[in-house]
Amino acid sequence: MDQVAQPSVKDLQKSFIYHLQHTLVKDKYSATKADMYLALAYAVRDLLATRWLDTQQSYYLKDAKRVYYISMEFLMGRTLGNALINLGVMEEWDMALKELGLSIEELQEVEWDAGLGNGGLGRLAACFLDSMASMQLPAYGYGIRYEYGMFYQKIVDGGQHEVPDNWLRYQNPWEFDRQEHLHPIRFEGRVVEFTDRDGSKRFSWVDYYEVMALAYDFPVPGYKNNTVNTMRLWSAKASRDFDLNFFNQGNYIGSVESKMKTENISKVLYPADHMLEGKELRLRQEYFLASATVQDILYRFAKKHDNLTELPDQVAIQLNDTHPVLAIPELMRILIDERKLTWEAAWEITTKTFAYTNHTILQEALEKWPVPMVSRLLPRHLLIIFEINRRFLEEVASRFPGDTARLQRMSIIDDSGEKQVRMAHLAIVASHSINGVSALHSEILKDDLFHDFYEVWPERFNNKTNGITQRRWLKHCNPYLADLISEAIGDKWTTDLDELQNLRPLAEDSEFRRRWMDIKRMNKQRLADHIYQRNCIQISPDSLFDCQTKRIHEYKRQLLNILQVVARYNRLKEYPGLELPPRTVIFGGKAAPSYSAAKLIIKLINSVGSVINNDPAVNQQLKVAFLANYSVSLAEKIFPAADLSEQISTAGTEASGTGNMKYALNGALTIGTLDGANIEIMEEVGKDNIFIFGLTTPQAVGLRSSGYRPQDYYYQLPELKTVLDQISSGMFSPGNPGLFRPLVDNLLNSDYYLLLADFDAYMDAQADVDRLYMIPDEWARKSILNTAGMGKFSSDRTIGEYARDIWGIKPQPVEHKG
Ligand code: DL6
Repeated sequence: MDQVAQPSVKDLQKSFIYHLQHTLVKDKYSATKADMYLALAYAVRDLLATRWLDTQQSYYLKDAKRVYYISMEFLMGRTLGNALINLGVMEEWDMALKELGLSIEELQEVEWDAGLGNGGLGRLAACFLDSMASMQLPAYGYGIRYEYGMFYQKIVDGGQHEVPDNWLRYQNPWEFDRQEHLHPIRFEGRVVEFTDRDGSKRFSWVDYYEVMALAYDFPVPGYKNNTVNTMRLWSAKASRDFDLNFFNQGNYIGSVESKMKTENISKVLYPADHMLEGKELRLRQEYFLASATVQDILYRFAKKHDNLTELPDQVAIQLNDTHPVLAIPELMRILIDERKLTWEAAWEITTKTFAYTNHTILQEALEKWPVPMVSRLLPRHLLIIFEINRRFLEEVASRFPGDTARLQRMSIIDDSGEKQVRMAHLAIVASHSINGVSALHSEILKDDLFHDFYEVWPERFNNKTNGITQRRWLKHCNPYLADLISEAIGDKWTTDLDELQNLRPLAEDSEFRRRWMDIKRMNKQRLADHIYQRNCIQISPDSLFDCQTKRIHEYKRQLLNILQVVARYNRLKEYPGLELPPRTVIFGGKAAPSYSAAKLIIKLINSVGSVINNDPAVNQQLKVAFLANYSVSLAEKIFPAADLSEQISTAGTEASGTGNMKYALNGALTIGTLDGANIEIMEEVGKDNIFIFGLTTPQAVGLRSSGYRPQDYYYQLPELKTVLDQISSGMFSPGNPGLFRPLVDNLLNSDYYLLLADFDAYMDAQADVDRLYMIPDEWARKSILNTAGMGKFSSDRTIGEYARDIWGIKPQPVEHKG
């Protein structure tokens, strides 16, 4: 649908000056750069406001079925640039500000990232919101408004230091608190059983205390289509009753402390992905999100409907991993205890409404909560979970008589040790759809992790390969490349990424290749300047930019990369005339604060870097840079500048990956294993245009089960042995020679992620990379073919599949009257 006429440059300037003077009460003498950013943000917000109202009104009037995407994380990054792109007013604003002597790029740099997520899972949720709005789907994101988002990472003496991310310290022009949308959230207390007037057995939750969930709404604009959806984040507030009770007891300071403790629920994001801290506060956060959201959904539903059996026709709820899974027993509780439905009716509504996405198969990341903790915090929910489990196990027992081992494996309650609730089992039992996030991952769910469940309900399992939004990850972050592409094939790719395949013939056009690589070089120069400013490392934009940016985790194998770097260093030292293209190896990523091995890997990367970067014999040919505080806005600078994308996780461990897609979309070639979505990337870009190496998933599983002996590789591969000996003997930590020994000991004695087994193949693949980079024309061809092959990986495609196969929702175009 066409947009209404856009405001003129003069209108934009007027609006900017209006906000500077009237909203911020500043003039050109007193305004800081932060004020200028805010004035711009408020003016852009004005353009969103009526579209936002129109969108919500139209969903209401059409009584459209909505989808609710519930996620503990939304890694949104900056809002301003995205809003400008999606509103289609970037150029007009650029011009308007230029005339006022301001730079739109500089003002965008003022905005602090909304970093309410750890990595892949949270950023996927953000891309999905963009796609849902861009596809005009009636969708809401629900999450928590953490006061402190993902910590700010500083590198001190080569090691990671965490600094709190106080992202709300300045005004946030993108959020609106909705004092009228307050829901009480109960905790603790006990359950009493009673007989209802109709003779049925009922339960009542009593003696609980309440925390209030206050809604903050954030606009989510679609791409040039007048749709503005809502992301609603909850903030915890002490309830008035709570305040009064405590204050009346005469202990003023004590009551303020209690109030603060209550409000702690939404204070901070847990900074560990793929690992459970098992902390009670985290469980409180999960229930807080689940309960507030379910209450809100029912409130909206009740505006037009009073028959709760219609809920699944109006509402689809997608659980972003198991973190929000308490929404299931919460909906059951409300339907049974408050709305007096029978168990059977409530269960039918619930299972038709919920769908669950799994994002990891790592055992240590699968959520389990101790039964005593759940019982104390949520006594009524535990009873409901027990009853779900009782009925479920009865069904399994009747399908598989006498198979008690199966019952134990499948039970929602793990009673092999301390009793625990298996959240994934709860999600599977109560959802009509269970999906993985790449073809390989979804197969592993069916064949391995959830095989027992697959045998019972094969029809519930499906795959939805992840995707990324091309609006942020190409148009916004790489504007020159985006313009070149649009000039060559038109700009339909912004909403239909398959259009990129029309670039394929241009890979054979030498002039196009030249322009393509000129833009890459410019982006590399920009990143080189950034690195020089931040790290004081001078790097050449003519070197090969070899990038591995993602969370630091053993399974992602940053350590394998650094082993390769040390081996390369040794070769360059030993053979000074060696013809290798100069390389800059760039790392970025955060380690969970409690994950000591990952932190030691960061320290090793920096220590190796400082030896290599300061060695005049090699530092024209090899450099290492660790970029601190990897975040969405930093990623936006790295992807456009990358030549090589490192996707080297052990096969069978990375559920999908999405960084792999962002790099390839921006023309980087991938060096990677047959893991996650790398496999599908290879299928799309062609085997000749990607560097695949290493064990496959069945080989990795087979090697482990046949008794993997990493030391065999150590003794058989002299180059590998030298590298490991150098690291463990202190060559990179002369002041503390034993510092990195634990990393090497672990590789030699366990090496669960099979680094040593893949080392040789990785070295060979890196040699192929070197050879290709020395033929610039061939490299450029393959770079174009990579971008051209990325059509499948738009999150629009992914969301289209969710909408059609799981949610049953349709686009609802919005008319904007201006
Ligand atoms: O699905 C999004 C993203 C995948 O691309 C990554 O492969 C996967 O590691 C990540 N998973 C998590 C784990 N969180 N939990 N649970 O972030 O999801």
